[in-house]
Amino acid sequence: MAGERQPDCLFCKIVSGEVPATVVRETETTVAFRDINPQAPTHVLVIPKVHYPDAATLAAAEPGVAADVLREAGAVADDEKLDSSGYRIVLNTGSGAGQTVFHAHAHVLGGRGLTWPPG
Ligand code: IU
Repeated sequence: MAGERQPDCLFCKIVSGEVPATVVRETETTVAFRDINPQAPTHVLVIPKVHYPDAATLAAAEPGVAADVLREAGAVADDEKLDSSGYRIVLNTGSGAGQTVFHAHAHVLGGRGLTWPPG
C-alpha cells in the first residue's frame, strides 16, 4: 500500500530505530538526521516517516507530508544558523542524478560556499 514501511529500506529502518542515526529533529511525520558521509559542515537529511521512492512521488501522494519535509529542512537551517550565509536543499531524483537511497529525502547542506551548477 502507498507509503507503507518497506522491510529492506535503510531509511525506514532509521525511522523505526532499527538502524541508528544522529537524529537532530523529529516530528509526527518526519525525521532529520546527520548524513554519515557529510559533504559540507552541515549535512542533514530530512525524511518522511512514510515510504515513497522520491520527493516528487511523495508530493503527489501526500502533499502535506512533502510540505512538512520542506518546513523541517528550513527548521534545520535555522537550528544550524545557516540563514545568513545561505544553504541548499537538494532532492536527488533517480540514479542518474545521484540518488542512492530510494526513500524520499531532502539534503540540507550549508556552512561553506556552495557553487553553481552542482556536479
Ligand atoms: P542520495 O541523494 O540518495 O545520494 O542520498 C543518500 C544519502 O544517504 C547519502 O548522502 C549518504 O551519505 C546517506 N546515507 C546515510 O546518511 N546513512 C546511511 O546509512 C547510508 C547513506 I547507506
